[in-house]
Amino acid sequence: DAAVETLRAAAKEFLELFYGENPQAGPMEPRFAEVMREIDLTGTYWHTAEELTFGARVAWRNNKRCIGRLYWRSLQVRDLRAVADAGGVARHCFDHLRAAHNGGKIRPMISVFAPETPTRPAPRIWNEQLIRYAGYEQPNGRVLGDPRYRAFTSKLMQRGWRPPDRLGAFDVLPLVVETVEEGPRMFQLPQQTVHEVPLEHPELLWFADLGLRWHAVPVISNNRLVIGGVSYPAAPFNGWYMGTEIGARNLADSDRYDLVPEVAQRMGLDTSHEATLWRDQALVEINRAVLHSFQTNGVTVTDHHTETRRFLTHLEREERAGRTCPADWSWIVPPLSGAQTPVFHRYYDTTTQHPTFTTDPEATC
Ligand code: HEM
Ligand code: NRG
Repeated sequence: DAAVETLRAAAKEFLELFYGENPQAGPMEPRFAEVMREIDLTGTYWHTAEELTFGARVAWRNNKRCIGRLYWRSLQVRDLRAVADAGGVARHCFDHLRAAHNGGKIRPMISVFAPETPTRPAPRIWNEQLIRYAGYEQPNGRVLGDPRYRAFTSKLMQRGWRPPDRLGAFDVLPLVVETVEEGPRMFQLPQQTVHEVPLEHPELLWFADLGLRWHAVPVISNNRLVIGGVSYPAAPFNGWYMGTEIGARNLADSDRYDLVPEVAQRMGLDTSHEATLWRDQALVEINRAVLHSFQTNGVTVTDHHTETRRFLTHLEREERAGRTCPADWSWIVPPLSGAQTPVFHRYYDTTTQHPTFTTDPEATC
């Protein structure tokens, strides 16, 4: 049927890529014949460990939104394809958090859980990232915590999640893992797996009194990894933060923590006219606080000037290797001082290449 035909074509394309880039693996023919036979018999096929590792690294290399791709070869791949039960997925996610944090020296890593097969749907992780902060709707209509997760938080509470007695702005949500056998199950993250950085500013001493913090490791858990037509819906991965993700978006967007007005006011800026650029001044100080705090806590982080330069190095290397590196300008240009970074001043190839990460709409709420 058509689905199997598509799978065969995708498998062939992937094997050509794998054998093309890995000459030490020998000729493709025997493996190709084996995969075609396996697809005939089972409707799917099982990647070798080498194919899985290569496929995950190239999915990263192909991601148009990611600026951190210079390090694509260093991705550590945890082969957890034998894990398909909710408890097992949760436990290995917690191990992932520990191993990736690595005492602050963050390691780029991906955990690949059981694939989708014709006979068995794969486990799914509902959370967008392994660590996310609850957003509680308050009687005055405002949100305590991260407004982005207001709907998700109330859905989890309806399912029986009990938040702490004293609600806070940085309460870690439980992990939700869904399997066909067990339905959705919730797991509280063990305290030792959640490393956070309290935020302070190198000069503005009152900044620490705002009581802000952020988690050290972003582990994205709602992207589906697709390699050679085989789909891995649960494949959480992480690198480290670029400071602007936290300082210019999570803490600053008006529909997130919305801290710009408060910081500007504490700085004593003239907020009566937009033209004083009080927003811009406050934004810079929030971003300085993020980078300073991660650095003094010994947690890997990069600034947008350094990371964008590295990205251009990556583009050059890819071109020298005879490949085109796809990129999406609107995601690559940082949300602070865009034109001060070299990635602003050019265009990019936007063709989708495989293997790839895709965002799963049904996996989120
Ligand atoms: C997106 C940086 C590692 C895959 C992004 C974004 C940044 C970034 C700044 C844009 C995020 C946003 O605007 O919300 C980095 C840095 C890394 C790193 C500094 C350090 C090593 C990784 C790794 C993977 C990866 C290891 C996968 C194996 C992605 C994907 C997106 C993304 C799939 C798009 C996410 C989405 O659609 O929401 N990255 N990244 N990145 N990155 Fe990376
Ligand atoms: N902006 C999101 C994280 C998106 C991906 N960023 C990374 N990925 N750095 C946030 O939590 O702010 N990564 O794999 O390191």
